[in-house]
Amino acid sequence: RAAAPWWTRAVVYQVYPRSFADSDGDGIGDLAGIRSKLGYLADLGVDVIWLSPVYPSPQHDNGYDIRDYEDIDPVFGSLADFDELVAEAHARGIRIVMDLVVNHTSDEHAWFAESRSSTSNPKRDWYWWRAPREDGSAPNDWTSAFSGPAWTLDETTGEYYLHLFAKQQPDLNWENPEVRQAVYAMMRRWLDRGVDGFRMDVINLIAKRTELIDGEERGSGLGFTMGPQIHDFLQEMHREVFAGREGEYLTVGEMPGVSIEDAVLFTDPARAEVDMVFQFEHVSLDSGSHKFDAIPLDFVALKSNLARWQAGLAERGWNSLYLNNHDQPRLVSRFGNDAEYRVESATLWALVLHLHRGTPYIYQGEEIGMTNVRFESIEHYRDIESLNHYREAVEQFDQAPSSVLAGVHARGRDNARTPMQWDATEHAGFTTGTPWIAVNPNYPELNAESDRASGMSVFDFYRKLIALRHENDTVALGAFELLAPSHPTLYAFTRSRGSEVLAVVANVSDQPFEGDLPVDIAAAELLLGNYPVEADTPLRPWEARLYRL
Ligand code: TEU
Repeated sequence: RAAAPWWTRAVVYQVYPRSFADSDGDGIGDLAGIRSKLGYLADLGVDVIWLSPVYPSPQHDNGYDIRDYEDIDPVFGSLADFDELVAEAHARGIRIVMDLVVNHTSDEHAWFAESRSSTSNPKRDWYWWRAPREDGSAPNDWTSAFSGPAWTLDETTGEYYLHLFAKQQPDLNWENPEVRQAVYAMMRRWLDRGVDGFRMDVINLIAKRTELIDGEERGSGLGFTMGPQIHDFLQEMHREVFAGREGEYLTVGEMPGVSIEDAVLFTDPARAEVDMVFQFEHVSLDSGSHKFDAIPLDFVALKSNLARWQAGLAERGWNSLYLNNHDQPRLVSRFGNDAEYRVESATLWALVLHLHRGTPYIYQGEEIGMTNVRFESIEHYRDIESLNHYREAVEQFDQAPSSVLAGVHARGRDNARTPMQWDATEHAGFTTGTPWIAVNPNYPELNAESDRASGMSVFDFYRKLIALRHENDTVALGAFELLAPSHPTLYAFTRSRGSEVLAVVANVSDQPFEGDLPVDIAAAELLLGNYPVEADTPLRPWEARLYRL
């Protein structure tokens, strides 16, 4: 077997702890809940669990606003619960990757409390403080990802602080070496505790374009923040945290706005930065002027985008593969047909994604084909991004509430955050209490128990895909080639390694496929298909097949 890193054959499962399984009836998922589902995850066969943040937090952004990096939020359990989860996961051969959120802290973090207390506090420079401009306005006109300006005036000292996300999420100043060393020390403590790596939240944003903060030239948004010093920061982090532990852990950097050229630099093993990145291009193609402005997906553009990432990272670097996560709508609702062909389209996209080259990420509930939710009123939503956007659009920009709500239905992050649907009992078996956000009303029919009992189980299909990646080097490492790139409904490609050639053909349509396939399947061996009964006939609606040619 080729000497490729272990994570090239691995599949990662993302747990959003708040919405996964509640053990104590407070309506919020917790670590003991996750522990009770390790058997389920072991059956699925995943290699790694990525835990969204479980650190103490005021939960304005569901834990992406961290008050204390060294502990576990009581809502999720204790450090002892965490140690038990890690030990039991390891006993089952499953690794645990933590979320690392160090672009910003919570405004309730002790560092920020000190920093804001006076202009001469030793931690003043740990965050981005700037005096108002002459007219009292913010230092520049950057806007935050969660609506409104990226600067908030703090009364204590009369200066503004920078926050690229909510005002409760002040940005750390990575130019300050003390900040960097504090973060590295914290990371080492978690590794010493037994965790197997980090998913690094918006890690490319830690490097600011400082000349834009202080200069006349201004612009809005996150795009202006990836400063060139990012590579130095990540290389330094690698030296300080991971040196001597090579091969044991996994690092994935979440990087909004990252290009293929950047990604090659970030993930080239010789540069020792991160193992892989989460890019955003393929999940931005169906947005218009902003993220809530949902426009129809150009399927040919999606194929060509993913194919460009495959080619771009073929020689150096490595891809991560995802179609949804806790920030994105459910893949079956976005890319498939979540009504008539829910199971077929969920499994089609699973086959297509998992047969790309890279490390696949499964977001909780994806493995049973969970769908978006459409709550009737904004009252039912909890996500700070959706709520801020709704308020701004309706109150400031006078948009019709129904059209803003339509955007939230299509793109809101709560689509992914309704509780995991385990069974048909009340609240889908997620909690015995009142869930913090309502369960998707489709849970009586759509849940893990009914899925696994059905003859067309999405879970079972994912299980086969994961097993295939473990067994087959061509699936893990083979070269990718897109076929029929401009076909409007066919997703077809090959993966080749040595003498083995695998081919995927997938009919991304409610109609049967008409015409010729770009590969000769007459003598090919069918390895996996998403319809229960085989046929060498044309592809049926949302049918996907994997052949060995
Ligand atoms: O997300 C960063 C990010 O750029 C987006 O996906 C973001 O969620 C938003 O939708 C932009 O429109 C990361 C986390 O994944 C997200 O949950 C956090 O809210 C955010 O960073 C801040 O920590």
